[in-house]
Amino acid sequence: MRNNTLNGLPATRFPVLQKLRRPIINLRVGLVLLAVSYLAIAANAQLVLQLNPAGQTGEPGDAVTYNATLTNNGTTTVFLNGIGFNNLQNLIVPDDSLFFDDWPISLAPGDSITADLFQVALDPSVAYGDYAGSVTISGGADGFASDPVASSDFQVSVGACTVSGTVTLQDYAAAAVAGTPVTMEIRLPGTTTVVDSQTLTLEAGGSFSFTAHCQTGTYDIAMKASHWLRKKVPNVNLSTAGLTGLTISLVNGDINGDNRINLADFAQLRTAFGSAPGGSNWNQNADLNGDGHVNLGDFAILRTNFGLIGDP
Ligand SMILES: [Ca+2]
Ligand SMILES: [Ca+2]
Repeated sequence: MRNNTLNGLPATRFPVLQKLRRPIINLRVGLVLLAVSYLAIAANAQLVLQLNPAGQTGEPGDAVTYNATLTNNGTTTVFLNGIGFNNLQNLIVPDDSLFFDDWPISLAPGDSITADLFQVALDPSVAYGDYAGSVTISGGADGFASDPVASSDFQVSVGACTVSGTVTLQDYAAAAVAGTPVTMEIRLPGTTTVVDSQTLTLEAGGSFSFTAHCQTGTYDIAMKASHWLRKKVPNVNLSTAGLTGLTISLVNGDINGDNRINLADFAQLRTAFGSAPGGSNWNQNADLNGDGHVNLGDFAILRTNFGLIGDP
């Protein structure tokens, strides 16, 4: 594919033109264009571009630098004439000056270069989350070519905080814990303002691990599972270094999921009483202890916790 933006060169090339490092092709010279196209196609796939690494983390306002290794596995020299970016999401601005300032004009057969290739500037207002893009180096058989010769996808995870720990599902069969979904919220401390919300799936024993997105700082972490009340762990310090050993214990009995244990839950238990999976009145959330039956064992849990209300 040929970029016809201006004389066959992408807009990112303009600053370097003043340095006369890489001359402009004149598209009106048809024969030259044909020859360059043929040679550029022949040069494609010679180059292997690897980012070191392709996935990085950053905080809003950071500039993230991508180092890269480019190797010429072919038998001809490939000229490196330009760099471009695709699929970038809003608020992330690539800086290609590293390529134009530091990278060689061409790469001979068997040669390899490792150097910083480009930077991604994260706007101070960028939302926490994962962003992805791709970078493409253009060039070809000579200093006039502008065909894609190497490309790679890259990612940046903004505000990554890895959290692990254990959720105790009170009054629940140990064998039924694995696979239970838990809704997790990271909140500004002392508020219900949610910074990040995710659904975790518990492993055996209630252990969990997830990567959240939040700026380094102090937060409340709140968790709720289907028929357990919400519980908040206040003032948790999160950072890109991660947090391990978070423990949280959830009170059982909220059959209808409204974060309180009262007569409405009792009504649902009564409706499902005596049922088992497949039964017409089976309600999995009424099987509080997870033994596959709704019976007196579940009623005992409801009675013990009756009147309790979860954290907001
Ligand atoms: Ca309830
Ligand atoms: Ca039961």
